[in-house]
Amino acid sequence: MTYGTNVTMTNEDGLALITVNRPQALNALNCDTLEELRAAVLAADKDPAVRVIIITGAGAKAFVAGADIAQMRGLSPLEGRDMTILGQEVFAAIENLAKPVIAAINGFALGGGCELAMACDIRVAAATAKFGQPEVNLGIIPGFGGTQRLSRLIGKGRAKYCIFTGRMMSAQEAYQLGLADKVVEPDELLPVCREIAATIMSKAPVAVMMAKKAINHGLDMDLGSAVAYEAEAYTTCFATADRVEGMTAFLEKRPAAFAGK
Ligand code: DAK
Repeated sequence: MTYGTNVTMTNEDGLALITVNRPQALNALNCDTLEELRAAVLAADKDPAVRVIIITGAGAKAFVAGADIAQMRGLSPLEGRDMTILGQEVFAAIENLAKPVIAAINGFALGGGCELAMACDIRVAAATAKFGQPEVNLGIIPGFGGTQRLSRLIGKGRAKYCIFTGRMMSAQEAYQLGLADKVVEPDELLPVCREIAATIMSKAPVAVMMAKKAINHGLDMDLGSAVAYEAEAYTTCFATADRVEGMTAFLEKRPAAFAGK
């Protein structure tokens, strides 16, 4: 399915594969692409047949090489603000989807592309991928949540090092920093992402959803409040039929058959 011209989505056995599809501009995010991406991820989240979402970039060169500089150059400050808010909304939507989102980083993940990857739950990178927040080269700062998400992911000092210098880093360095969660050979990228998705799909859906909520929301709270939030998320899982099935299956030494209820 196509969401306009810049984003496509295919559904395969519970998996929605969303592709940012502007390879001629290294999949740079203009406003139309951001709107299409939002429509695609919200549709996937709503679709009961979808359990896990993968986001990747078209072509062999780029995941997403950032916000579209050609479009940004002509914007007034207020239009720039609108674009930033649009990007922030779309990335917050991705972060807060009920379903897990895997970024399959097949090449350049720069600026808004790195920020898109950080809004996803799990980042798997091709060994040839490159990461960076090069906005200071353009006289701006990361505007799609990068100053905040990068600091939370890799720490304040390392985030400042990356953002102040605008340096590009290899997938291996991103992995060492905790920005990439796994690095694989380029031709293994989608197979490995599909494998991770299949593993997640074999688990209890409500438990996975509650774990995502507890981690995401808990990180914005003090530890006491976060642990209290965890207890409520845990209670929700405890009330599911899948919890009974999971524990019964363990005791009966058989695989659990989860129904998502
Ligand atoms: N935007 C638009 N077009 C881009 C692009 C981008 N980010 N990145 C690449 N392209 C285009 C190139 O212009 C070129 O187009 P043609 O000349 O063929 O028409 C085509 O893609 C291929 O790129 P190159 O010829 O440059 O390819 P190379 O292999 O030589 O270099 C590269 C690849 C990734 C190193 C290089 O393209 C590059 O440095 N790209 C820019 C990367 C970058 O700076 N990304 C960060 C963008 S800034 C905010 C809103 C948002 C944000 C901040 C504030 N407000 C509105 C306040 C976020 C900002 C960013 O993401």
